[in-house]
Amino acid sequence: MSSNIIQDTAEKVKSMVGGEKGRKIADLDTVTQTVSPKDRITSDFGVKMGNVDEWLRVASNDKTGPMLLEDSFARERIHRFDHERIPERVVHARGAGAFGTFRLFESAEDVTMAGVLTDTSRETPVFVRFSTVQGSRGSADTVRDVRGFAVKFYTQEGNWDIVGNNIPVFFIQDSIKFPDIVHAVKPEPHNEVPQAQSAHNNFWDFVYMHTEATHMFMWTMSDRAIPRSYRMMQGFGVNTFVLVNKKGERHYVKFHWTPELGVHSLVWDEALKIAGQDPDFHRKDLWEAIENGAYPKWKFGIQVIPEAREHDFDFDILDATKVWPEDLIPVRYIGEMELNRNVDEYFPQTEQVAFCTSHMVPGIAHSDDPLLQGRSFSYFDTQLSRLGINWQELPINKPVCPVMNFNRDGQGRHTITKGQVNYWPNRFEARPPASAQEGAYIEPPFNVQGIKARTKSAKFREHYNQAQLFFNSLSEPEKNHLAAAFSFELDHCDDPVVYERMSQRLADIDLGLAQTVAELVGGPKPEKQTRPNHGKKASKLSQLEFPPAKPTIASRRIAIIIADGFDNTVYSAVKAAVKASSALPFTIGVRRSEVFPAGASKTPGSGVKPDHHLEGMRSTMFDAVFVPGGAESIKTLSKSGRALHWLREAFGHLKAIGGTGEAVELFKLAFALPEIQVSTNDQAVESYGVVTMAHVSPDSLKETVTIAKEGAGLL
Ligand code: HDD
Repeated sequence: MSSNIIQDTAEKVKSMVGGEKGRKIADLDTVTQTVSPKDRITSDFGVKMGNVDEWLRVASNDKTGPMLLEDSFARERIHRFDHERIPERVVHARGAGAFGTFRLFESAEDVTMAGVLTDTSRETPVFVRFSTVQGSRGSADTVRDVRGFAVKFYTQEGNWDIVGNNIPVFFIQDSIKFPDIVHAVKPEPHNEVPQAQSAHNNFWDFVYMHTEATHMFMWTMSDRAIPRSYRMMQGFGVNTFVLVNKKGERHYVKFHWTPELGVHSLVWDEALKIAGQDPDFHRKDLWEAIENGAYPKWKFGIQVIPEAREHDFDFDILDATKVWPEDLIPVRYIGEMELNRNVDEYFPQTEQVAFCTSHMVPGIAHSDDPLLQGRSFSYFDTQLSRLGINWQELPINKPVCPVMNFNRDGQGRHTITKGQVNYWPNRFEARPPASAQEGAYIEPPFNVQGIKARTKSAKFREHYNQAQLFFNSLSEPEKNHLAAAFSFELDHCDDPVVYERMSQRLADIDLGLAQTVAELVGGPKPEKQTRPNHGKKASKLSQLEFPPAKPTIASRRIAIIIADGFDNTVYSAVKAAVKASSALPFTIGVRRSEVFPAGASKTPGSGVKPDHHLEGMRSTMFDAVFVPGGAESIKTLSKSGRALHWLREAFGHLKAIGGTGEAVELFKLAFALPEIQVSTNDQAVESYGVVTMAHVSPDSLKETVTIAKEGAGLL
């Protein structure tokens, strides 16, 4: 009891193996077992089992008699199996997680005393879980939805969680409304339909009734809600937090994650198809990238407003349905996160990880954001029904610094604490709780005044300005996608009250948008803008303003289509070039068994064994398509409906497409668009994202390879 906890912390932290960044992994290693197929199977109580295939029963060669309850081995297996499932998360049930490292390149000590945000020599281990919100654990990845972006920092001062999303605002302002919005967006109660979609009456009825949701539904109808990859989306803390520095000064803060690969989305038709073709698309994408060493990275930024400036804006900075426009409050990028290790087992790590907005370390604090305060109750509470009272002890949730307190017992407790007392103060020289100087979490004094009432500041009542700001700031294609998304969603609502009212509501934002949608979904076409558009725009709302840090095709999936008689020189050169750029080439053949190049003897072993065949994988799984020439190969592909569909679909989804030699003819046939220019010689021509080269000479081969490497410059 008399041990000095502060000193203990420092010593334990120093002595952890694996260095700073390996600290959490080293900690997990203490509970990780590697099971070898050579190990003998035992019961849970360690006894080797002699037979794991047959239940003990009364039987003979000619008679199979009743089974015996006495077989505790068999009962143990069934008993364990019966209880494998735990309740899935009530929201964000489907997710994928990975480990990584957070590094700080600029100290934020002017605004906070948090070690993780001030000590540039540290590498803080993190665990990140990405998720969809609406669907259940087995739903598809590419549905139209908000994505969760939850980060757990295992800092030397304890765990800090930023439980964020890929969209910077939220549907509601007050956490008391959370059960309603979640009930409304989840499958309807009478028939549990639809799964993982907001395209139904109840959701659109809810957001119509809650004008505060207007800004958020503009974001969820935008391309942000159908990301290409978890690795290509921004993350936001969404809520307003407080940073406190050593002088005790408070600053309001919003947290940002900006991906190195840029922000990219699928197109809706792709998203719909992938949901059926590969429901695990995002999960696999993250896994594959990490396994291939293409570690995803995000810059970490803060937007900071000094406490004294809280009321200087025309919106309330504590309102989670509002962004802090970056033109007003620039993002200061101070750190970087890299994800570099996949989980060893999904359930104990990704499923059992428990994030809580109230997990904060000294220097980071709650603001009076009414959504945040309710959240901080909810996250703690929900872990009880998911994981039980001792959820903090689960290896993935345990901090890397020592834990010492008198919380005891409860179901599933497995820490064994030695000592005679379990209360404080006590007769054994118990030290008092630490002071701020010793690293304690002390709430900075804060003057609170007001009347006790169920109300919020007047600025919370304005719900449209930023919805218009967002719409005005989008590019034309993004606006078109938005209109298409509303039209899809409202078409799925069969109660006229819902789609008619919503058609009207859109006229509060933009008349053109409202008219396009109303016409398509059969709502009354609004004649005039019901709320004048202020005409303002802001930067960094359109995702086109987040290109990759540097152009790259690293980790992108490139399909190379071949049939017998393909041009092997081009095929091999392009494949090698794609690999050299750290992208992933996939050979797609007319069949998966060997395909032979032009002039080959067709003896087994002389051809190429494709990774997939045209029916097994569709164009939706790839970022770009390349077709090498070869007269016989192109003849076969030209006659294949599936091959033509592949190319047309890739073209329709705006993929980069390239081809050489006879492939030019295949493209003319597939795209049949007179506007598309194609090459007629050994010069590369790019038109509508299709790059062609009709003749390949040794010199031009080099150019083909460059084009292949740059993914036609379109990725
Ligand atoms: Fe929440 C999970 C993000 C509002 C209550 N939320 C959850 C997760 C994320 C978010 C990323 C998944 C964490 C994981 O991977 O385990 N939630 C948000 C954001 C919000 C938000 C960005 C708005 C700023 N949430 C919110 C409110 C409440 C909740 C207002 C309740 C008052 N959220 C929960 C929850 C969940 C959850 C029910 C389900 C599983 C869990 O917490 O651990 O407690």
